[in-house]
Amino acid sequence: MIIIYAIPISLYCAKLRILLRHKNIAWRELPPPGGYGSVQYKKIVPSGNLPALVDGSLMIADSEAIAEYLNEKYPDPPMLPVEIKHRAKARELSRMHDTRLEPEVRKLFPLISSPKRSTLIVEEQSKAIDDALNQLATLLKGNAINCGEALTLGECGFAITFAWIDLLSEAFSMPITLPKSVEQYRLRILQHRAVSEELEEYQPRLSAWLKAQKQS
Ligand SMILES: N[C@@H](CCC(=O)N[C@@H](CS)C(=O)NCC(=O)O)C(=O)O
Repeated sequence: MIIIYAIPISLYCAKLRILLRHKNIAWRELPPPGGYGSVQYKKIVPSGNLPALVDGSLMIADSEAIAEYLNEKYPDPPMLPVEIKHRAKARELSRMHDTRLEPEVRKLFPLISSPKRSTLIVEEQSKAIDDALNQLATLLKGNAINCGEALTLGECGFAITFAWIDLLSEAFSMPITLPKSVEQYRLRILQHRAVSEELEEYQPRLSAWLKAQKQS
């Protein structure tokens, strides 16, 4: 059975769990021995980050590399479009999530309990997230992906990052409104069973995490 090293709250681990659920792949989830980044864990996963997958003698780190591997090994249901140029555009969206939107959202995490946080920093970060969301809206407009209602690789990440945006908007009293096309995109993603099942388990963890951060 496939093993994944993961922790319950990690955004990228939740992204991976959506894919596993969507493809009906059985998995066993283990916490990273010694914690992520630890010497002990780095003996298994040299980069020390999460998630990582172990399939027999194969170890892969990075959610995107894992997703591509699983999509090839378990092709049904396909999570990339058939046509080569549509596949490239689906991958572009996925990379946009991992390298543009999510990193801006992540910058807010440490500010929740930081005594050094100022309204200015939060406002600047909120603007950076808005900019990334507007870039996504533009990408979606020009995106000729034709995979109908199918869930694609990158959408597993967006599903979780949108949940974080809701949480952080509330935590910082900083309304972030998704552009209309992004909101429609989100609603389409939410229709997938794998997404709703993961969010059902994940959202209570997010709320508990936020509560603990505020108290720390
Ligand atoms: N691009 C990586 C990002 C993964 C990532 O940021 N993981 C976090 C947990 S959500 C982590 O392991 N952070 C600690 C580190 O990178 O050392 C992926 O897609 O897997």
